[in-house]
Amino acid sequence: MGSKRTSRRELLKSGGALAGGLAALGPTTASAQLSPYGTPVHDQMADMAAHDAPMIKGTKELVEYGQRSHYVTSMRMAHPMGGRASPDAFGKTFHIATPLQDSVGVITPSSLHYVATTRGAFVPDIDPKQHTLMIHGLVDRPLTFTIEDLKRLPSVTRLHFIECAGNRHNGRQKTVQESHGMTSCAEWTGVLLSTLLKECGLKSSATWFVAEGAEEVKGASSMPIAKAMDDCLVAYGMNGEAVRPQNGFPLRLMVPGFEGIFHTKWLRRIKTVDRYYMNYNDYGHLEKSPKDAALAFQIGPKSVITKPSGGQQLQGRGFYEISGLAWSGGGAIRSVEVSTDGGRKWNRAEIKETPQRMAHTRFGYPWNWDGNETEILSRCTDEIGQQQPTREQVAKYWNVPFDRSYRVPGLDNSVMPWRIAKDGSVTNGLA
Ligand SMILES: Nc1nc2c(c(=O)[nH]1)N[C@H]1C(S)=C(S)[C@@H](COP(=O)(O)O)O[C@H]1N2
Ligand SMILES: [Mo]
Repeated sequence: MGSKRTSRRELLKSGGALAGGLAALGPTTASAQLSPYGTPVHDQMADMAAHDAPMIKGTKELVEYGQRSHYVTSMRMAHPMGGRASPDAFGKTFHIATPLQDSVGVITPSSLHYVATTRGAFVPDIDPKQHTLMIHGLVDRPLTFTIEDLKRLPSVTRLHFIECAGNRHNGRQKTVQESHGMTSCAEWTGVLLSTLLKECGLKSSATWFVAEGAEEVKGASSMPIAKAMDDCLVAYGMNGEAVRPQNGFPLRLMVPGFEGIFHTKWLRRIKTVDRYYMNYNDYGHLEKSPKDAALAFQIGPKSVITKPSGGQQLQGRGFYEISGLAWSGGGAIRSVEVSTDGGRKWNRAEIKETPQRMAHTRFGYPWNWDGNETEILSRCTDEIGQQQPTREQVAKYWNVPFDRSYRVPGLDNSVMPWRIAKDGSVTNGLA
């Protein structure tokens, strides 16, 4: 009975604590209001109306496999990248973006994980009992593994992001789902590729490997063997259950920190070779030495504010926690900075959990909006000291004229500004 009252009181108390915290963090204007962070209790019985909510009827299906509340409507969307609808008239899907604006924490639920199919493909409906992974080429003992074989071997479980190289932003996107939604982060379980290559007796002449998927276009890529022996993962598990079909069921390759295209889904063959093999996927990666490739294939340090972000609405001035995600192919995120004045002053953000290597990292920054128009931005630095560049810096690097709304050359890990208008509306700061 009294628990509701207590929690309300605690909420208000924490509002008070926020006020203190804010004062310590920076100047608050005299007129800054810290309420409302909740609604004072006037009528306890009316306040308890939620107890009279209709019931969700238990069904066999709900007993066996749970479902989110029908009040929660966060959804993926067909991404305009490549200009193809998903699904198309044939039931093929191309690019599907994750709703980052609704994300909390760092794990993308499997149902909301982004999906990319390089040339648009039917998702293969693979019987895991029939599926095998062949490893051959420059090895002493070419071997074939069933899923059951793989599950007998020592497993690892790791949090890793994937990001499509086409995840870029300019002045055109309205929401963070459109501008940054081609990245997700999940907990992956499987066998280290190095474990399998050791089983096969990798020859020292092997410098590259080619990974191939089971669908019509194969999705094959060449990658340096050093990466295979370092941290590549042959994954059968995703967020505590089997990898979903759209994400590569029953087996996918994880190549932590490398461009998404390398994370071969429906993995069925790995060939170790002594040179770079030209494959369907390699149009973008010509003339790379194995040494250069390790860096060139790697995603740079990147971050974005997910709340507040484009299309959202601030409810008047006062306290807001700015929240966002940071990630890097270079390792763990070391620090994140947030600017609430268009990039003049950068302030250290709070990292919410121990950052994992090549994984999304949640950050937060306490902000007291004074009701004026402004721009909010984030930038991050990873464990090897790489800092996320502003668009000005990217333009300088490529020696191209600086244009806010322009498409930056190369992979786009530039800083993303969100504009806050006086009425509290949030829009793309590059538009
Ligand atoms: N076999 C195969 N693997 C593939 C692809 C593909 O089309 N076929 N798409 C790649 C691309 S372009 C990306 S960005 C990632 C996306 O992984 P996801 O769909 O699980 O998010 O998978 C990669 N692996
Ligand atoms: Mo991709």
